[in-house]
Amino acid sequence: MSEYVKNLMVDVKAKNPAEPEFHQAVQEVADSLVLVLEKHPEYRSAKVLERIIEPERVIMFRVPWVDDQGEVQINRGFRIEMNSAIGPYKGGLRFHPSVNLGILKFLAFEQVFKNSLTTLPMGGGKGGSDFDPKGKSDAEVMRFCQSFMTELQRHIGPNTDVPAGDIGVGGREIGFMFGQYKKIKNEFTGVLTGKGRNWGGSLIRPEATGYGAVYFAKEMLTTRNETLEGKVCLVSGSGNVAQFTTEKVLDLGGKVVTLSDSQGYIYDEEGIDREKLAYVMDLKNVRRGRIKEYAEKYPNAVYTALDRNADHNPLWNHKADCAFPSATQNEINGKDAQNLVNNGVYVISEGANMPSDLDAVNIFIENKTLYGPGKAANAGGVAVSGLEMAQNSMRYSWTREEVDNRLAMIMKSIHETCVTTAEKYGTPGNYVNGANIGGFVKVADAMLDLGIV
Ligand code: NDP
Ligand code: 2IT
Repeated sequence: MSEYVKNLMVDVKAKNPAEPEFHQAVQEVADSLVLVLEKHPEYRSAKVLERIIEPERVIMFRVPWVDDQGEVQINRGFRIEMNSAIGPYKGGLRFHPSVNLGILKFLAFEQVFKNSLTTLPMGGGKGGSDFDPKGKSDAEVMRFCQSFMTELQRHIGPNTDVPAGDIGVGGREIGFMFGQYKKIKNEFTGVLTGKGRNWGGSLIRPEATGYGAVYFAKEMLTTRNETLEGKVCLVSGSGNVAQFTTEKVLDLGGKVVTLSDSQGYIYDEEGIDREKLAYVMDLKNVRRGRIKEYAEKYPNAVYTALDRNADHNPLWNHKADCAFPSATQNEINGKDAQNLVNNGVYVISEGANMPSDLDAVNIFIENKTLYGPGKAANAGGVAVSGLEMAQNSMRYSWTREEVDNRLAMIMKSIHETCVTTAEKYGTPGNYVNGANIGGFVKVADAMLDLGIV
């Protein structure tokens, strides 16, 4: 059967050249699915995995806009509508200069399995642009978002495709895009999630990914009769996911000692308390500054600039118990993973999408760590997006407690699916197999029911 994966990967690479992140994501899932395809020849004969790998639709478009100097700028926009077997396409939009087709295809592919794990009826999609919001004025961001939505609106809808935020897309960007959609369509609908409180957003959606990643870690620790109380945690990133991961770790009695951005990281041995976290939230969300400023404000913290040519990231080389990678893909390589294990880290809950490369994943599994892969551990964000869609459909909103309880229940259920599925397929404790197979089966069965479409 690994012959099957080998041949599949030869085809995937030939058909999707120069998309290394997409190859990586498919490889990891295919390796797990060998276990289920052996038991279920019907999935193989209906070429279910081969069909899941091929996006149902890829939309790529020009996004022209005018900057504050009056100069014309041109970016590229994308939406990958990956799979709609179990619900409308659902997934975030990423605005970052590194965005390209392959990165969005890997993200859309991961989203299919993640959304299935949430138990909610959502298919998988992802989109975005190579637009860099850094250093842009609010007016420039607005003009870009409006131009982006002027094209995207003809492809999406509350029952077709429901985008949300991701890197570089937060409440501000969702607001500008929602405004433009509403104006063009003359319709107030739940076409985007992550909306503001006063215009259809759900309570807890901003917090959901970070909170969810910590709830997932809590569930993993429970299997060893442990809690987060007193645990030292490494967190990367300093955006939406990193901030609310830090908040929930504090709520549960743990201590976060690192945060980062694309230029460097801070190590604060005393821990990032609530006052310091409030400073970070203001720094990143309001002043849109750099994490380096944290070490200027709190001189006991050490700032280290990121060396892109180094063979490891020093953020992952500190004594700790837990790691919450919450920045971006492939931020942990094999060497980093080994450093984490050597430093005593045995809980890894991925807030980011595919932050660990394949070598790192293998090291975590070989060392029997509690390793929660992104498609399970960070599913809280899209899960609360699903709850936002439900509230929009009802024209009603739930309280903070109601949404938070549902989020905690969903994370518990995803954890349970991972554990029982991994056991059922003979690899107990392997959350990668549990998440990949658990997410796959529901989509695969739906695809069998729906025929060859
Ligand atoms: P934000 O834009 O709010 O924050 C991203 C953070 O990661 C910033 O600190 C950013 O630093 C850093 N970062 C981005 N790119 C790189 C890079 N190439 N190298 C190092 N650091 C980088 O995004 P989110 O917090 O929303 O997203 C973080 C991760 O979580 C992503 O992988 C995303 O896909 C994933 N995720 C997000 C969800 C959500 O609901 N928002 C849901 C599930 C997963 P800088 O400021 O320098 O760019
Ligand atoms: O990667 C992700 O799950 C997200 N960026 C959130 C997607 C969503 O639709 O809320």
